[in-house]
Amino acid sequence: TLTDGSNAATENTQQELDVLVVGAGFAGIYQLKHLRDLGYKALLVDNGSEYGGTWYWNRYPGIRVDTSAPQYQFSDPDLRKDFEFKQRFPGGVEIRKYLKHVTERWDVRKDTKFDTYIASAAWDNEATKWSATAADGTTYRAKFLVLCTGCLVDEFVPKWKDVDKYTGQFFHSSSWPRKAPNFKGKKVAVIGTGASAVQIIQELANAVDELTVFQRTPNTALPMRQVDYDEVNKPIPEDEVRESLAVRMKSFCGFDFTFLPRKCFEDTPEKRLQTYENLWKEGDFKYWLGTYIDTLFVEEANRECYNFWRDKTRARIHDPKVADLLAPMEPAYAFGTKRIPLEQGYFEIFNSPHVELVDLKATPIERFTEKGIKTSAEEMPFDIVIAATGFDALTGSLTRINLHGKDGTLLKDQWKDGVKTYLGLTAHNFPNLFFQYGPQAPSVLCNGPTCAELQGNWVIETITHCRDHGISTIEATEAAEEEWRGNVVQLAGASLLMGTNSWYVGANIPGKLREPLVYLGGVPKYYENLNAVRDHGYEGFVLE
Ligand code: N01
Repeated sequence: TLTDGSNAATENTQQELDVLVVGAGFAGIYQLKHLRDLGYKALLVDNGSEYGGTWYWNRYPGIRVDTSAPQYQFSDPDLRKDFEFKQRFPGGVEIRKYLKHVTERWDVRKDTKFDTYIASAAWDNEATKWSATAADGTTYRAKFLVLCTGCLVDEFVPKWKDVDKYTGQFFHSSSWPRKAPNFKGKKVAVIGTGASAVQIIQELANAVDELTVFQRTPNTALPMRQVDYDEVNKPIPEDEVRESLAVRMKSFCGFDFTFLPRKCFEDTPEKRLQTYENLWKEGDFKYWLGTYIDTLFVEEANRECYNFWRDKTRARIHDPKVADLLAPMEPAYAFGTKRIPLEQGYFEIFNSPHVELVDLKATPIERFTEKGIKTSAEEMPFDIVIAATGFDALTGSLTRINLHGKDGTLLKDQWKDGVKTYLGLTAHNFPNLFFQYGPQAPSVLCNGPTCAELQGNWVIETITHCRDHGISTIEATEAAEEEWRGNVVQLAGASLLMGTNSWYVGANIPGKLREPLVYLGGVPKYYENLNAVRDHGYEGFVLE
């Protein structure tokens, strides 16, 4: 029986639900609000103590979204009536404020239970329900299980020798101490130069005495065109926000722009240069996801794009040896095949005398010592070492839960020879389970709120289809899964993605299978697929 949604989250040891939603970031909040509006008895649980998901956990200084505010929000216009972002690219504090506003307006707190980690869940064939157990022993029995557990959650810390013998402070970027360390007068090391590291380095460069950055692979960061909204620079007006949100489903990456409709060498060299200059001026991800349509697919086109970036970037770096490391003449990998972050003065930081760049390719870390890090060249003492070394992306937050399917198999075992999903949303043998922002979907190539709505609406519609048609279970067929995986592999194979060691292909985690983890068909094609499946009576699913 469905309720009016006015259920309170209680401390019962067993709770009966229509839908259990796990993960209180953008996707989970959206699910709870809209499921409840439709009368479902839904509960949202999260391991953290507040809303935010990735924004709750990641508290490093300088954390900031690199999708502009008009795009990085829910489309509900009501939410904009009394909330205005203060910057074009809001920081973590502002995003948490936004989510506080959203969750109050949507009144979701009474159906949210924090500090609740779902350690395992098993499908009960007889009851046709999921039975999910939290770390505190509470069991939640739900007709549907929706995992909104995030795609960059499970920290990866390399197993450096003797790291346990180091006596200074050591932490991962995503586990920033809640009591912020005092950086004044300190020697600090940052290992890694991914998106997290770029933001941390920008912030710490001015706060510490000495900063050493350990780089294995250069980062092709692009300049962020930040705007502080004020009397002069006003936020974009409501009708433009609506317009910008409305075109998301037509853009490859769920933004209000998309790739140019022509190939790189269709333009003359002069026109190409002008095009790159224009994109550079417009800024942000335009120089990545708004450039020539063949950039991520054709090596020569990619190289043109890289060369322009390289020349612009090298001009910002004083020491040619440092420039060779940060923006080498020959690309370390195809431009855009590792996630490009936006930077604010990142490259200039390496012109400062108190900032040192260590090339880990030339002088790898051999081990930690009591006082710091020993590379193949020297021993370096540090007060604080920060590992900005990434995550077990896209699959980690799903496979770490002991999810038992219909035949008892764990999801992580089912995926051990390769991830198989249908539509990047479901898996065979796991009826009535949906996961969002996960593998084989546009996920990380589509901004969070866009994906939360795009996938979220489809999940809600599907659950409602089942309710309205007296269907107890919906399960992807093996054949549909096989075909979807084939589709994902083929699309990635036609691109330059597979040639780069990145977390997009699972290459950052030792022992993880190297395979495409993102759907490269773009948001419009993905959206078309979801709609087609629905319009053809949930083709590829068995409904009973
Ligand atoms: O992680 P990463 P991240 N020894 O995996 C290096 C999102 N995000 O936390 O490239 C030495 O990208 C590794 O080197 P290499 C965003 O989607 C968004 O920075 O593997 N170094 C790399 O430099 C982002 O992409 C935002 O050679 C080692 C770094 O560590 C994603 O989160 C902000 C190493 C890891 O980079 C993840 O970003 C922040 C080793 N053994 C994050 N192992 C915004 O929206 C790894 N590295 C702004």
